[in-house]
Amino acid sequence: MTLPLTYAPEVAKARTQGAALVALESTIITHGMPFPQNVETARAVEAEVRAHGAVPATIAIMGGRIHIGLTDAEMDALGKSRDVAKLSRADLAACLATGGIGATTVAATMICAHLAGIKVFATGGIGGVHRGAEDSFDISADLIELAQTPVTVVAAGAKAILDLPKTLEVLETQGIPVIAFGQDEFPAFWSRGSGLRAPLRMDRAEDIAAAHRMRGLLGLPGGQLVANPIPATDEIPRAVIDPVIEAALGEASAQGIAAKAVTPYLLGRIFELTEGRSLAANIALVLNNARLAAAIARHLV
Ligand code: PSU
Ligand code: MN
Repeated sequence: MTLPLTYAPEVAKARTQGAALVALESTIITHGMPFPQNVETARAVEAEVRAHGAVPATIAIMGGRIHIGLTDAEMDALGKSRDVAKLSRADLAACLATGGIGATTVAATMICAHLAGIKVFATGGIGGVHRGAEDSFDISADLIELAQTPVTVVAAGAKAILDLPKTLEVLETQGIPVIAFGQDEFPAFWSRGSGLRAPLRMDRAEDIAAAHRMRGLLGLPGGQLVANPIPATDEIPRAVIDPVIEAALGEASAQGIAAKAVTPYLLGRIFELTEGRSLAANIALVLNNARLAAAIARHLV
């Protein structure tokens, strides 16, 4: 058996040239945003990576293979399909073995990026410790992945639907550097602030790249979480988004939504309750993360 990796032509070329590469996830396309904004956003994010001097590699599972970079037709098929599996570390091998179609979460994208030798990955927000985790035990596998796979993940913090203090505690326990970019506060996805101080702060992409290298040199497994605040012009203030989050959380628990369905359900309801404003903010922050990830990747070639 050989590793079932398929490189898109643009990515294959970048690899032979030693160009900077940025991995992008696909769950945000299939489970994080509605069609057609999901496909439009995925393409815009790829274009943003290119405009900042790196080559994008959107990762997904199709036909029993890990696709590192998607063609236009593949991106379209993924964005329209309604029965794409949401894949984390636990589901990846089974989906590949049975020839299914799957979107990769942060955890699964990190695994695939590392297999392809890609060191930097841009997304929206990582999964974390859910509110009520003391009863549900719902802690995203993304946190455990960051502890063991050496990829630097650029996100706008963790979504405010989560329990952010508990998420920071688990990140600390797992030995994951949490680096706020350009500010002291840990950002909360739709909002620049969370009221919580980030453990680390860096203001330059080259420092983040150097820290990534240093971890490798020290033989430390795992990656880094770069928490990049949403641009000020695009943020939704916490006073506006917090009540919406509370309402969506209340509905999710009343309907018994659990496990993998929780994050997609909440994002969908928050989109409806904000009449699309949450999606506009989500798109802006992913583009912002793509720019920073490209800059970090250029310092890692
Ligand atoms: N952030 C977003 N949109 C998303 C996700 C994160 O802005 O759709 C996805 C990511 O793929 C992340 C996953 O890895 O949600 C976390 O899911 P869970 O909470 O079930 O681990
Ligand atoms: Mn979960």
